[in-house]
Parts: sequence; C-alpha cells; structure tokens
Amino acid sequence: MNSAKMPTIGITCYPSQGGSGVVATELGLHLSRRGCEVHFIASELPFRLRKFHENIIYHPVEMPHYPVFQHSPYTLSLATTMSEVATRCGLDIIHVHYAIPHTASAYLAQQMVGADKLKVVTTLHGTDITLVGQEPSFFPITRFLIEKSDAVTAVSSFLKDETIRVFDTGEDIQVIPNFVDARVFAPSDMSNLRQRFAPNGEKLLMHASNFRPVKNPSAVIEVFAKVQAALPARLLLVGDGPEMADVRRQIKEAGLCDQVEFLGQVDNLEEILPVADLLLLPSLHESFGLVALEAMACGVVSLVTNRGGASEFIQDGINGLLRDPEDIQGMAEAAVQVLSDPVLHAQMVDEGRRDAAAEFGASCVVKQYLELYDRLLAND
Ligand code: GMT
Repeated sequence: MNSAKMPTIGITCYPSQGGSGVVATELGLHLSRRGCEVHFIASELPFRLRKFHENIIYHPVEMPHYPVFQHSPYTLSLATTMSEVATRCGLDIIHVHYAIPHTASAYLAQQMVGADKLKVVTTLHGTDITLVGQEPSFFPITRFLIEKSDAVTAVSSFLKDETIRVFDTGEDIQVIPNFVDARVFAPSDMSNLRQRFAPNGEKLLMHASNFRPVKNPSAVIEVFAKVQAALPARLLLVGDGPEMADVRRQIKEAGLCDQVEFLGQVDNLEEILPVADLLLLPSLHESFGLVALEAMACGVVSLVTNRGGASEFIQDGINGLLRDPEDIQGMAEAAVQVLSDPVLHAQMVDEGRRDAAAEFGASCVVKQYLELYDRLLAND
C-alpha cells in the first residue's frame, strides 16, 4: 500500500441486531469518514447501515440453493464473494467480526487471491470464544483460524485472556475495546416519552438485548419485580429473541403486565435509551456489554453482570453498578438504592457519561484499528 493512501477495507459481520454487527458497522462508518473505502460483505445489509454513505459499498453474499444441499454452504459463498470483491475493488484488508464462520471464509479468500495481496484481521467478540468456539466440533478450527489470521483483536482483556486460556494459543492478541459515538448516544430531553411510559413519575428501567439465554432475561424480570415492590417503577424491554416467549409468561405469572412495555427491535436505540433511569444487563457473562456503554453515554446508569469484561469500563459504585448475575436480591437492592437517591444517581450519570466519552469514544478507538491496519500493511 502507498503510505499516503488510506487502506481499502472489507468488513464482514452478522447483519442482524447484535453487538458484534453494531461494532463492525460503526467502525466501517467511522473509517469511511476518515477517507477509507469500506466494502461490507454480508448476507444482508447490516441494520445500522440503512442509509446512503459515501465511501461505503455493500456486497450481498449470494447463496444458491441446490436440491443436493441440506444447508446452503454460506461459508463458501462468503469466501467467493470476499475474493471477488478483494480482486475487483483492491481490498488491502478483510476485517471479520466474530470468528465463526467469518474467519474461515476470509482465510479461504486469502488463499484464493494470494496472502501478499490480502490481510485477514479477526475481531473476537464473545460467544465465538466463550461458547460456540468451544463446541467440540468447532474447537480445532477456531484455534486454527485464530492462528491463521494476520492480526487478532479482542474487545476486552477478559476475552483476550479467555482466548489464550481456552485455546492455548501463542497468537498475539491486541485488545481494542468497543466504543461509542458520544455525539449520537447522548442525553436528550425525553419528557414526552417519559410522560407516555411513566405517567405518574415512575422510575424507568430498561433491558435491551437479543433475548438469548446468555442474556439471562428471567433475572431482569425477577429484579424488576423486587424493585417495583419498593418504589413505583416500569420496565421497558427492547429487542426480541428466543427467550421472549418465556419472558412474557414470567411477566404474566408475576402479575406485572401493566408495568412492562415491549418495544420490539429498535434500530435507532439512541432515540430510546436516554429515557431510562437504569439499564439492567444481568447476563450470565458478557465479554464487553456494548449496550451498557451506550447507555452510560446517554446518561443512563448501567447495572451489569460482573462476569466478563464490563469491569473494564464500569467501576462499581462510581460510574455504574456491577453485580453477580445470580444475586437477584443484590441487584434489586443496588437498583433501589441508586433510584431512590437523586444525588447518587446524578453523580453516577455524570461519571458514566464522562468515562464513556473520554476513554471509549469512537475517535480514540477507531484510531487504534487504523494503526493496526497501517502496521500490517507496512510489514509487506
Ligand atoms: O458473542 C455474542 O454473543 C454475540 C455478540 C453480538 O453480536 O451481540 O455479542 C458479543 O459482542 C459484543 C460486541 O463486541 C459484546 O458487547 C458482547 O458483550 C458480546 N456478548 C457476549 O459476550 C455474550
């Protein structure tokens, strides 16, 4: 690569709602604003990309159906699209988010176009290491792919350490944390929405996730049940997923139907997050917990699982709250304490907003990815 030229980057991620797709998309948007040409290669347009953006080109992965196939081989179709885009558009780097199966496709594409022409960067996000990658049928290939990537990043030190521990790999893994654009995720006057969701001045709690078992949504309802018994409160549930039917049943059985609102999947989370007083994220583990960082940037206190990487941006009792996800009583007590003490709540909001913007702001984190790309390409 010519040193004066910005690199041309291919990005692959899961396009549906989920933190890894959000990080990949926001990274692509920020890289494009800094002058990189960015090519998204995915099965669908990533959900935060649904507007025209200069310097961003989307390449859908075509998946032919053939009667012999029981399942269409997405990994191969993705590899083919990656190699075609790399050749046609002159990609310097293919940066994949979530190792399985994206790194496999990138590795194949690199073999097709030549290792001197295309570098592979893998960003590990979470369950690609902590759950899926450890399935016996995926373990050896995940380890192989980590070692075959030209660079590997992890979104927290927790995830880096976990990757080294589980896969016993000597690969040099760089921690580049998740980030938030504090101009987009910012406090805003939500009096109209507050009037709708909390007409009698109730406190508003929110949970936003893809409602998979790892998000521990039943704990959200149990904690909320205790909080609303102590003070007037309502709960907003944002997102959807496999656990939602059970969550609805739990809410009904607890007699909480009038205090809980289901908002479904919300693409523009930044327009709803600031309405909350407290975000609940009691996941069984969370390699980072991006939505908690976004909530902090919006001036919302985050009560987050202490299992995983959230302690890398939340200092318990200072800019947010960390608790064991099985400690329902402890989570409820912490929530009630902060919600019933306006001075403490305001202090946590201020600290959280400041820390999110200063240490995890988009510009300082995106710079770390650009420096990584530069280092990789300078080694040619
Ligand atoms: O690994 C996953 O569960 C999927 C992924 C996603 O797409 O939502 O979530 C992970 O990546 C996010 C972005 O880096 C992190 O904020 C989440 O903590 C992480 N999820 C888990 O570790 C459970």
